[in-house]
Amino acid sequence: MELGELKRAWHEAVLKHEKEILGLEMDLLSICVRNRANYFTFVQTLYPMRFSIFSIFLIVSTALIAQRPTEAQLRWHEHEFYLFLHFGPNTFTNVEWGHGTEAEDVFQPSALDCKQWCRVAKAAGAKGLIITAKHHDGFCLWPSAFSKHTVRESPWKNGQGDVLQELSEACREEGLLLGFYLSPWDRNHPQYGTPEYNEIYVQTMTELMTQYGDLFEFWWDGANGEGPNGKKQVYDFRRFEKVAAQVQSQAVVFSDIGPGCRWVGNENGLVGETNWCTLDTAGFKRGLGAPSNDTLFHGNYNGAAWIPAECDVSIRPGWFYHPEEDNKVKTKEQLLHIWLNSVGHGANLLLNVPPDRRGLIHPNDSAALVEFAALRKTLFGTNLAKAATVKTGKNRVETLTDALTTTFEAVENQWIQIELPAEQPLKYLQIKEHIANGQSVRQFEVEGWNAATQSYEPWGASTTIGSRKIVALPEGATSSKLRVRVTAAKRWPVELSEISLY
Ligand code: FUL
Repeated sequence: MELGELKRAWHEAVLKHEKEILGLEMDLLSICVRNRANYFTFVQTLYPMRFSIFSIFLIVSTALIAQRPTEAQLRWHEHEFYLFLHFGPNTFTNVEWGHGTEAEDVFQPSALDCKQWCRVAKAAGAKGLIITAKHHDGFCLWPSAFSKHTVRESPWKNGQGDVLQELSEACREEGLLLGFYLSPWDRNHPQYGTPEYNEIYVQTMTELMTQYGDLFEFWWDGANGEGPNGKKQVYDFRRFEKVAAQVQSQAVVFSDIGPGCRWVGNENGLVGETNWCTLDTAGFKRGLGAPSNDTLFHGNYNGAAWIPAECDVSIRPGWFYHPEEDNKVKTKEQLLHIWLNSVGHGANLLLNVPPDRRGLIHPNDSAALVEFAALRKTLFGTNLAKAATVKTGKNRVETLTDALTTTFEAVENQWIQIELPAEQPLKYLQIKEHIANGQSVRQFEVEGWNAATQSYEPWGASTTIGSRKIVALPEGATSSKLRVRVTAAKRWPVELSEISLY
């Protein structure tokens, strides 16, 4: 085991152990209270726990305060799907990780058109775009004052171009959101590996975050391949976080451990069926010191901070454009599988579509995206629950079908019936929790009415819900009514905001 892994395992074991002890002590306390223990027994039980009582107080109060999304995160959850653009010298040199020594001359797109990227994003039903403003090779897609390795030094538009300017204008015109990826690891910058680089990174970040309008997300990649050339950077992430929050407080900051949203532990675009939006970050770092991939995949049930998952994946095998991958673009079926296992599990999906050497999205990629959008429209275009009568017991409930995530129904372990005007084929059920107040559901089940046997039959079950859960109903399912019941929760009652049927 490596040192990083060992530290991680140790930290997780300590956390687990502490939680077990606290759980047992809580049980002891509640028994004392329930049995109305006399003063002496009570004090006797409490005394050895005096430190844990303080920790319980701390844990409970942090849990109450921190396990909810901020306003910015709440808006971010609604964005659900957006495109990633990997573009830069690698596009022209045909590699995934540039060395930082590439001549600026290589950057020479012949027909760059950010409006085309935006048109494709719109057609795909994506809400925005995040671009690699600077990848690991250090090349800046804008004429940064803090680097000499930028579009300004390239032949593109005689050094007068600014990709970010063009993209931000195109996004504004199309009503799309904009985000930037700014790699902390930099293989070009002469100051990299010295404390001055932190200052340069802060200046670069500030420049980026103040010149191109509002950003919805800011991306810190955890990848770091610092080589044997002796350059090892000690990043001042605390300062970076502060600056990001100062200059664009509404931008959700992505990294392995947030603070806005988290990496999901893989680059396949998938998150766990059990997906908690909460994560413990104490003692962890970005990159090698990050929580285990499994933890990132599921989140932490009792995690102290709201750091929801974002699934990143490329439509092609590579992140950058490579002509030999033109026939390896994911099909609409593959994209749907990703969608169901990312957005369908309450995460956001960041789908990479790399512009080619002309600076355009290749027709194979845009065709796949258009087909994917059409498939989603066929499957999820009509919400059949809109015409349904929804009831908890005898009470009619309107809030679960009003298409508003702000209204909700507080339910206990009870059936919610959905009665359709007629028997019809059903494929998917979608359910949302009212996450403004946190995430609570641990388990739920779905049953469908069988008219022949005049009884309900199990149709499916799942674990967490969070911002959304899509459940595939049994093949060929047809019915006029079904019911849903939350069977385990972190807190009762749970707050559900929407139920949809497709
Ligand atoms: C990784 C990077 O090393 C890849 O080049 C790509 O940017 C991907 C999204 O993140 O960590």
